[in-house]
Amino acid sequence: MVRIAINDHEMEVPEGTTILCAAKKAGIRIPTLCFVESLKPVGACRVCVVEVEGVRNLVASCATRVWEGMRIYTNTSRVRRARTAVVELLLSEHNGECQTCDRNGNCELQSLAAELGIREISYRGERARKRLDVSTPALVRDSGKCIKCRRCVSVCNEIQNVGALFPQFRGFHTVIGPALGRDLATVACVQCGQCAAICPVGAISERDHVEMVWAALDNPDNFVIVQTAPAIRAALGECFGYPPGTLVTGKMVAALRRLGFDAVFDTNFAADLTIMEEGTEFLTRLRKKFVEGADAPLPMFTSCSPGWIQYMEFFHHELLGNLSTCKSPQQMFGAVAKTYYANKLGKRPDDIFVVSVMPCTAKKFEAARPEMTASGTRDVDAVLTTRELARMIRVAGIDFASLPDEQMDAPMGLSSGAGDIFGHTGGVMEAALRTVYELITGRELPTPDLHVPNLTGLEGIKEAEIPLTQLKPEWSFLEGITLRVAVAHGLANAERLIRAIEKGEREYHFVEVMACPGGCIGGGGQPRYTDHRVRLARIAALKKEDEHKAIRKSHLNPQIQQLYAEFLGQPLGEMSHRLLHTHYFT
Ligand code: HC1
Repeated sequence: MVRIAINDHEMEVPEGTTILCAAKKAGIRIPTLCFVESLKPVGACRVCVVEVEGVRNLVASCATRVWEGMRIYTNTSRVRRARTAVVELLLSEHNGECQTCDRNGNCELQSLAAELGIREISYRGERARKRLDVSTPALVRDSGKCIKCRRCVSVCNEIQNVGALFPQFRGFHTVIGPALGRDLATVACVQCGQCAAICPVGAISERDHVEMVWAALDNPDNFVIVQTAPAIRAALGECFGYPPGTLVTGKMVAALRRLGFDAVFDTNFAADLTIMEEGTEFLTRLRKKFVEGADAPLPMFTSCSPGWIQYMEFFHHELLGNLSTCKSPQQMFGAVAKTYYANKLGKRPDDIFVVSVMPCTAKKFEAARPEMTASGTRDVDAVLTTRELARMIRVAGIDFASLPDEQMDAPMGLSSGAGDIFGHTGGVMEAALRTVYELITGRELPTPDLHVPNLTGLEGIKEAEIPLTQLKPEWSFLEGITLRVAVAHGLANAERLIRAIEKGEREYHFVEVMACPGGCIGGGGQPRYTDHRVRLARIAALKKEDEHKAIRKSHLNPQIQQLYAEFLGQPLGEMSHRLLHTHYFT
């Protein structure tokens, strides 16, 4: 331990602690625009400067570790003057257009200027030039608003291992973006939106689909359906003042009805459908390998996260065959809505407009992929992020807190608990195991309360082993085998796992990968946060949703059983192949 004093308050902290963390422990908030707990400190913004006795210059508290006997002052006039000067300089070159900015009222720079009492900017000079990059279907970048804090660079490199963004040039001319000032669409960006989620200002945000959705709702010829992803219900409440982890499923449904959607359905229903298809595909691969000795790529990787799919397409062609051929639940939903449900309504696919509410910006890109047209037209027409939906609810004047709890519509609104947990890391694997184990043994997965303890939590890579014994006769070829599964979230973790597999250090049958840290609850389109406890709270909310469900296994969802009986036939059948499966580009 190291003895220090902050503002004359004596305390002990572990060796290696930064001044910023020590101050937090002492209940002192030091403002910062570049520091985020889950990323390595870069000391780029200089807002967090403090005075240290015996040190001539002010030091960046996020990047300076304490030493024995250190005396730190966080609130001297020198510190206040320096912070104010830094923020004024940022404001002087920031092309903020605050009144019309997406981040107005929710901008860290704006809040900090208010907190520091900045009423005018003492510096006058050249402003950064507005330069819009709208080259991808998912994201919009405005370099004029960028404050060069480098959070996006860190998340893109450290957490996602993508490296699409980095700083170029120096001083006022520094630009953060793809190499040579190019647009995002020209580099290997997976469009996960983690940069948009972490940006403290309005320099990176999602492509806005709100006007498109209003137009669809206003068109009397459209039948407008909405589906909501598993992770929305655990985070939407944050936009209306509820604490992280508050489940708002019923109010969300009520709000969507009041916005004018003709039917409110659940992506979780399609998550159950995915388990039917993906579980069957997995068992088919095992049969091919163990019985027929045929080439069946294992481990099988899950395929519901579009950022992960793009990552594989960019960086791991050699493993594309290992990806499940299942489309994501979002796209399965769209394809089934425009065929099965359209038939029920007596409508053509073109008469139906499908809107998704997703925690993920890459879902906008996924919906726009040319192969996602199994119904004969675009299967999902518009994708709103959680933040965009919250904006629509506010614009419509809906008082979210006073809404009653309402239920989703039939026949695509019912989900099992397994569908609910798709939204957090480990959830897809757990959902799959609940069904696969029961299909081959006739017994329930023998883990506590149907959870697989090793697969939960925020560990970057998680593993579990499930011994297979006393199997049904048709699955006896798997008797005695121990099923080895793994889960990774965040693409840097996925890369570590891939390397371990390719080197032969690890061997699995089935692997879940979600591009975003924590899974979809940490998606790039979710309400923004910098405290990792938000992720834990959202995960706990989805677990609660699952545990309170009467049906917790996908194969027992009666609406899924009805869909197969009335329309699809059987998992991996001809109709499923046509609507629910896809291929990947090399
Ligand atoms: Fe996800 Fe999925 S869980 S990918 O994380 O498989 O976005 O929530 O909708 O499609 O169901 C996201 C979340 C989401 C799909 C499902």
